[in-house]
Amino acid sequence: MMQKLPPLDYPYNALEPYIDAQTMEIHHAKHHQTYIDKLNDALENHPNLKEMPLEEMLKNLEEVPEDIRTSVRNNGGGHFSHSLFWEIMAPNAKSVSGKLKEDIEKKWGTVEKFKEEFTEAAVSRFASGWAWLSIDKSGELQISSTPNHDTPLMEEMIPIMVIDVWEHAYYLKYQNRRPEFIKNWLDNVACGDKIGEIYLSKINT
Ligand code: MN3
Repeated sequence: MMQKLPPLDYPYNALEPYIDAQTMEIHHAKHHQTYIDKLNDALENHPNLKEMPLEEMLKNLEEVPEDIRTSVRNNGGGHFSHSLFWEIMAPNAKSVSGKLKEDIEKKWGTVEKFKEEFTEAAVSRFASGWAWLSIDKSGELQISSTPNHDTPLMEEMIPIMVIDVWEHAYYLKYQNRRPEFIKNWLDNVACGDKIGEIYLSKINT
């Protein structure tokens, strides 16, 4: 099965003014597409792996042949992470509600406190990487950050929310102001309804 670029369910300019259309287009059509092309190249001569779902590969990297393991980790990780990133964004995004809000409040007290800790993880990730909200093995919500294209799947966690803090995600509009990008993203672009839906689907399986 060849991996394919997932279409966005909103146009490239839909997240203006928080993420500009040019950044969205380059990020989706160029960066993400390149990771997919390189992943498909790596899997080309491994027909048995091609049938394995991407998440399974990333959870079990030690089962991926050594000659393509780094490529799968980086390009497969990039494909997985970007796909989730596009999925959980929306114009006019509302804050979290329902079961996810309840569980965030159980863990962090308030949604504001959760956002502070998530922001800290995203701001302090050195160089290129991601900040995540995931469900850990015991079913608890966890904030974490990863370098490069590593994912919480490698730590046996199930990611439900992610922000890309590679410079290509924000540099055209925000230059070095990563904290401003993260604040705008959390307050206006990260879609509580979509993240909540993913959360419910993951805890009910
Ligand atoms: Mn990116």
